[in-house]
This record gives sequence, structure tokens and C-alpha cells, in this order.
Amino acid sequence: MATKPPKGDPVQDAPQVAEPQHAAAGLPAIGHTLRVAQRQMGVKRTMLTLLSVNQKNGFDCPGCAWPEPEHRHKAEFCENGAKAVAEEATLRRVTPEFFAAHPVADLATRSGYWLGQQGRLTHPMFLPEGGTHYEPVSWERAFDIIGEEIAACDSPDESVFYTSGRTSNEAAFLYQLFARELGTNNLPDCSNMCHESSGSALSETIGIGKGSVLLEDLHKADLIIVAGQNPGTNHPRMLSALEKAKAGGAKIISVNPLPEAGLEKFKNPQTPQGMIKGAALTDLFLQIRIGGDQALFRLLNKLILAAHNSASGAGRGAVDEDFIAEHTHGYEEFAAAARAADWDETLTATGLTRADIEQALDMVLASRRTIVCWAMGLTQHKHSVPTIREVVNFLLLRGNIGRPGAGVCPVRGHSNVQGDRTMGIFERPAPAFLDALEKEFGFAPPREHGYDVVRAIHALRDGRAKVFFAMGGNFVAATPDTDVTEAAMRRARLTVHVSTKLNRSHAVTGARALILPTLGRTERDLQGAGEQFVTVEDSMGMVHASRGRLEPASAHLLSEPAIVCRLARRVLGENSVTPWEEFEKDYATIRDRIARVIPGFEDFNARVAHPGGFTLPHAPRDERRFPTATGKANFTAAPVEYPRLPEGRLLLQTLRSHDQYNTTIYGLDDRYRGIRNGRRVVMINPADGRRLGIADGSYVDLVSEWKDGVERRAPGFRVAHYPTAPGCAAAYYPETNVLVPLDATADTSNTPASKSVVVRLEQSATD
Ligand SMILES: Nc1nc2c(c(=O)[nH]1)N[C@H]1C(S)=C(S)[C@@H](COP(=O)(O)OP(=O)(O)OC[C@H]3O[C@@H](n4cnc5c(=O)[nH]c(N)nc54)[C@H](O)[C@@H]3O)O[C@H]1N2
Ligand SMILES: Nc1nc2c(c(=O)[nH]1)N[C@H]1C(S)=C(S)[C@@H](COP(=O)(O)OP(=O)(O)OC[C@H]3O[C@@H](n4cnc5c(=O)[nH]c(N)nc54)[C@H](O)[C@@H]3O)O[C@H]1N2
Ligand SMILES: [Mo]
Repeated sequence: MATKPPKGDPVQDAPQVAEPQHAAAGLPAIGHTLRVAQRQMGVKRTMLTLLSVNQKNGFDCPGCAWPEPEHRHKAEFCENGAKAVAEEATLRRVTPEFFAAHPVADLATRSGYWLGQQGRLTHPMFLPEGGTHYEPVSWERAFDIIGEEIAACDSPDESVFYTSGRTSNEAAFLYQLFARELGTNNLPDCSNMCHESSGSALSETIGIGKGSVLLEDLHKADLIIVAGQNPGTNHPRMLSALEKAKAGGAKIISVNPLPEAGLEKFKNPQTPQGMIKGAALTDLFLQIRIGGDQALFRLLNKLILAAHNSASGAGRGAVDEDFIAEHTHGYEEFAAAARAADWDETLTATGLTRADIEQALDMVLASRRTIVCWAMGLTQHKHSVPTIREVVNFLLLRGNIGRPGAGVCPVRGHSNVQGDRTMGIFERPAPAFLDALEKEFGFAPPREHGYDVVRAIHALRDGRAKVFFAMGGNFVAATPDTDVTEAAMRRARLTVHVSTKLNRSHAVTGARALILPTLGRTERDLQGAGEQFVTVEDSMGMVHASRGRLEPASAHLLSEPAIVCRLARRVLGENSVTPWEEFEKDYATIRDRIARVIPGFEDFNARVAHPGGFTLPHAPRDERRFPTATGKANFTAAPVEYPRLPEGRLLLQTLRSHDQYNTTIYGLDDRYRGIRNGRRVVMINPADGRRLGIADGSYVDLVSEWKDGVERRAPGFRVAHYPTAPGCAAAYYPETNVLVPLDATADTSNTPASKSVVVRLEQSATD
């Protein structure tokens, strides 16, 4: 049996595994934050920068999309926000000399961690066809190259314009405007891999693809269900909201295959009391099997209906009949499906006990105001859309949408991913949005749908897309089926990345490639009309300004809006009807246009000047109005699905460690899970280990099995026996993306099913 990592391991990691922890944040988190930040920024810059994160006059944390409270602390950031800031505000630099010393072939052998640690990009760089090294290039020449390649295409639809979710509202609005004026809706974004399933399910059922709660609702709730989310790592500031909710008497149910430390106990670093004792958060932990959530909510719905109809009267009123009669559609069909839910099947699908579910039901019935929060644990499965629709059914049944303390709360990832969508970054734009664009700008935007992420990879692979342009992100590392995707990317004529830091996507290029270095959130943005700010929208629909204060990492950087404006002028030329020059000079003029095109942004410039910004309208939340096809909130009745495992296989979820931001690796530790100094770790249940003969500490290859018969392999993972649900394994993304088949996606949303990959574990070959 192999007991050492295989030779030639690209990351050179040697994971050590100890017991997982049971509480998050507190003193160790503060020490860790300062150490990481000072390593990148030095002491003075660390203090200056961290104190303006999320302040009313400061910049929006480039970490997650969790909203800021009305009364802010001096230190309104978390450990992982500080890491995100430190990564951007680092003093390390990737200069033309660096590229001269490192051919692309060398960069392609480096780990994502190594690439990221090299620092901030300082110059526009160009890789000519057949070239071995990136060379410095002027901005003008860079835009000419893009112009040449786009002009050489047979149709605008041969270009693809990807967006990652850090892009500001202003930049996103210009970017989609440019793509549409060029003539394409090929605007895939990271959302396609993230909350697309939430957007699909919510638009259909409540009429808007966004969450219906505000921060104060969490504080008022009686019951908060957190399903498929690890806030201790990915949304640490949410723990303060959960703590406050608990202090107000709320109960919390966590639904997760893993016992996540942050949900067990929170030691609030902002209060002395919290630092010492900490607050227990979870009242009931439902250790569900991967993909069992739809079955769980379906059965709860059956039980709520049964309680309502019971003779004893205990559950009388469990169903909000008035709300259902007045505001919903499809109740009868849904109720029939719910009544047919089967206990045994649910226990199989979820791996839970009858007692677990009955206890959850008691808590549900005792709550007058319920919120369900979720993230990637619900969105990245084949049946994610019906799963989230079942969550909506569950809330509608008791009238838990559109009143204080209740509602749906999909917790977004990237800090402006929700805003980018609002600004029109979407491959399937609504006709009303295109009409408004046409009216304001006087050109006819294309109406056919464009490529989402998975379809863009298909198009590149098949030669239907030739120019790939990315506004941020790390496309080849974040997307599924790494080998297939990388081969597809190499077929492009030109790949362009607007980036702050070096990453894998710069090393896997088309025939020609450009790196366009840009300002980050923390940096001062000076344009013709003076210092500019940008705006973002958080996970709860609050829009506010973000102002960087630091000197830019290099004098050669352009802001994202400036890059789009210059690109548009070069590509669209004299024919363009849009005042790109004016937009670049003064972002207020962009906001004036947004105000005229996008509902809810009326008087944008004046309202965003208000400290803390403003809240976008949300019809279901504000007035219990549901702008769906039926004009009502829609109950749905999809068949229950759950993953079925062939004998001897495990279901693998690919998730985040505590030391990463998506494909940006901050370090090699996952402190709360007890894992240190390595990322090639697979967590499995000890009983599965014994059954399959896979010892703790041994090394295995993960082999994914999919109906196309192709064997996808990720070699050399250290096994950690871990308290995950039986049959369920977990390993970090992006290392495991090689295992996710390109076509294994969620129905309707087409999101890669990266939380339910069927794998077998093979002992790694010893050398
Ligand atoms: N520090 C940091 N912050 C981040 C990010 C980061 O990488 N680092 N990424 C940002 C982004 S883009 C996003 S989208 C969010 C992601 O935030 P999360 O969704 O919290 O991220 P994941 O690590 O993917 O964790 C998924 C959680 O779902 C659970 N889970 C997996 N499968 C199932 C299932 O079938 N059912 C249930 N009930 N649970 C399941 C996992 O055990 C895990 O706890 O975080 C954002 N914030
Ligand atoms: N297997 C698996 N795959 C997944 C997931 C999973 O859970 N499992 N999660 C999916 C999810 S939820 C998401 S959101 C995607 C993330 O996909 P992406 O958003 O594409 O990936 P990131 O790693 O967030 O992108 C990091 C890069 O963004 C650039 N960057 C950082 N800040 C800025 C900025 O201000 N401007 C610009 N222009 N560039 C900047 C840097 O160069 C950095 O290297 O991955 C998805 N892929
Ligand atoms: Mo995400």
C-alpha cells in the first residue's frame, strides 16, 4: 500500500491530518490574518488597508458578497476577507523580467499556488504565435491585436466574453454593451458554475432570481436552515448574523454531509465575550448524504401537510392557507406529489434517521418565521434546480416569503457576481432588457441566446469560437473536465485575460495570447474627470460605492472600465454610437445610462452618494408580488431524484479549503478540518475506508466514472478518514476538476455537477 505521495507531485505537498476543529474564528484567526497580510503587504500597509475594508468611505471587500451591517465595526472584515485583500495589495510584482525568465512552458508546470504567489501583474504582455515567452506590449498594440482577430472572425458569435464576479457594475455594464454592440450574447460568467441553479429555480417560482431577505430579516428569524454551505470559511461575516439571530432566540438547523466547524460554534473576534466562550450555533445537525436535499424537503412538506390536517389540532395552521389562496399557483399538484413522499425512500436518499427528521419537523412547525440559506452544496448537482424549487415549496407552504424574518437566501460567492448579472452579464438576456438597451443606445442588440460556460467550452473545442476574452477569473482552472477544457482553449486563435494576478489560464493559451493587467478594488482609480469610484451589489441586493485608496501596483495598469472603453473604440471604430471616451473619463456618465436602462437604478448617482448606498426593489420581498409567468408564486412538483451509487463507489464533492479563494490558493492548510500542508487529500468516512480496504494515510488515485466511458483520473491523494456522511467523499477544487465530466451538468441551469462525481479509489502506484 502506498504511504508516501507519488514522485513528481506538481504541488509537492505532504498533507498532515489531525482531528477537525469544532469552532470557528476567535484568536487564532486574528493571528493568522495578520501573519498572512503582513507577509504580503508589510505592517503599515496591512493596517492602513484592512481598516478601510467595507467602511462607508472605503472599498468593498473583494472576498465574498455578504452584506455590511448598518452599524459597522472598525474592523468590518474577516480572516478570509483579509487574505483576499492581502493577495491583491501584495508588494510582490510580476514584471516583464519575470516573463523573460519564465517561458510559458515553464509556467504551465507550476501549481496555481506558486503562480498566484508571484504577485501583481505590472505590464500588458503578449505571446505571439509560435512564441515561447510573453513579451511586453503597448496597450495600443494589444487592442490592435484583439481588433485584428475579432475582424478575422466570420461572425461576432465566434468571440466569447467571460466575466468573473469581481467586476464592478460600471465595468460589467460597459462590457455587455460592447459585446452586444459588436453583435453577440456570448457572455458566459462564473455564475454559470455557481448560483445559476438558484437563479433558474427562483425566477420560475418567485419571479426574480435573487434572494428575498435582508440582513435584518436574519436577525428576526425564528428558524434559519443553512443547507449546503460552509460559512465559517466562505462567508465568515455571516456567522455574526447567525450569532445575533441566536441571541434573539432563533434556532439553526445545518444540513450538510460534513460537520463544518464554523456552523458548530463561533468565537466572535469583535466581542470579548465571543473571544472567550463563543456561541454554539447549530441546534440540529442533519448529516445528509450528498444530493439528498430534495428528498428531505419533500418529506418535510408532506409532514407539514399531514400536521395541518391532523385531528389532534397540534399542527393546525401549519399551512398558510390565505397566502396560498391569494398568492400562489400550482398548489394542488404540488400537494399531491408531497403526500406521495415515501419515508423509506427519503431515509435512503438522505441517510438520516426518522428521529432526525421528526426533530427538524418540530422545529419547523414551532417557527413562525423561517429562512433557508444555501450555497454550492445545493446548486452543483444534476437535480439542483428541482432541489431549490422544493426549498421554495417548503417556504411557500407556510407563507415564509415576503414578510419580515422569512424568505429565500441563496448566499452568493464573488463580491459582485449578483451585480454583474443585474448589469446584463447573461447569455440569455430578457427581451425587456434588450429593448431598454436598444432604446437608450440606438443599436439593435442580438436576440439569439449566447454560450454559457459549458457551451463556450464546446464551441472552442469544436472551432466555433476563436477569440476568448476574460474579464477576470481563471477560466481553465475553474471550469470542469480540465483536460478537455485546456485542449479546447489551445484551439483558440486568441486568448485574452484581464487580470490582477498570474494564474493557470495565462499558461494555457490560444495561438496568440494577451495578459491585460488591471487595477484591483483596493487601488485609486484616476481618470480624466478626476478620482473615480465604482459600485457593487451584495448578496441581498444592496448597492453601494467602492473606493480604492492604495497607489496602483504599477503605473501601467488600466481600470476595467478603461480597458472596455478602449477596446470598444478600437473594435467598433467610427461606427459605434456609444460615447466610450466620455464613459472612460467619468464613471458617473456610465451610471446615468445604467439609471435609464435598468429598473431600480433611477437616480443612481444621487442615491449611491448616500453612505451605505441603497436597496434594489424586490417585488416578492417588498409587496408579495410575484412577476412570474402565472403572476403568482409557483409551487412545483418535480419527481424526487437523488444520486444512486454503484457498488464500491463513492460520491465525491469538490469543495473549498479554508486557505483558498476559488482557484487562488492562499496557503496549504485547511485549519478547521485539521488538514495542514497539503491539498491533495480525500476525506472519506472511516466505515467506507474499512469496507473498501482503504486505510487512513494511504495514497489513492481518484477515478471518475461517467456514462461516456472515459476514465478521468486525479492521481496521488492522501486518504483522510473523516466524519463525512457514509458513501460521500470530499476533496478540494480546482485539483479535482479533472474529474468532472464536461457534460455532467444540472438540468435546466447547465451548471457543472461538481458536488456529485461518482468515483472509485485505486491505490496509487508506488515508485
Ligand atoms: N474564503 C473563501 N470565500 C469564498 C470562496 C472561497 O473560495 N474562499 N468562494 C466564493 C464563492 S465564488 C462561492 S460560490 C462561495 C461558496 O461557498 P460554499 O458553498 O460554502 O463553498 P464550498 O466549499 O463549495 O462548500 C459547499 C458546502 O456544501 C456542502 N455540501 C456538499 N454537497 C452537499 C449536498 O448535497 N447537500 C448539502 N446539504 N450540503 C452539501 C459541503 O460539505 C460544504 O459545506 O463562497 C465564496 N466565498
Ligand atoms: N469543481 C469545482 N469547480 C468549481 C466550483 C466548485 O465548487 N467545484 N465552484 C465554481 C464557482 S462557485 C465559481 S464562482 C467559479 C470561479 O471561477 P472564476 O471566477 O473564474 O475564478 P477565480 O479563481 O475566482 O479567479 C481568480 C482570478 O481572478 C483574477 N482577479 C482577481 N481580482 C480581480 C479583479 O479585480 N479584476 C480582474 N480583472 N481580475 C481579477 C486574478 O487574476 C485571479 O487569478 O469556479 C467554479 N468551479
Ligand atoms: Mo461562486
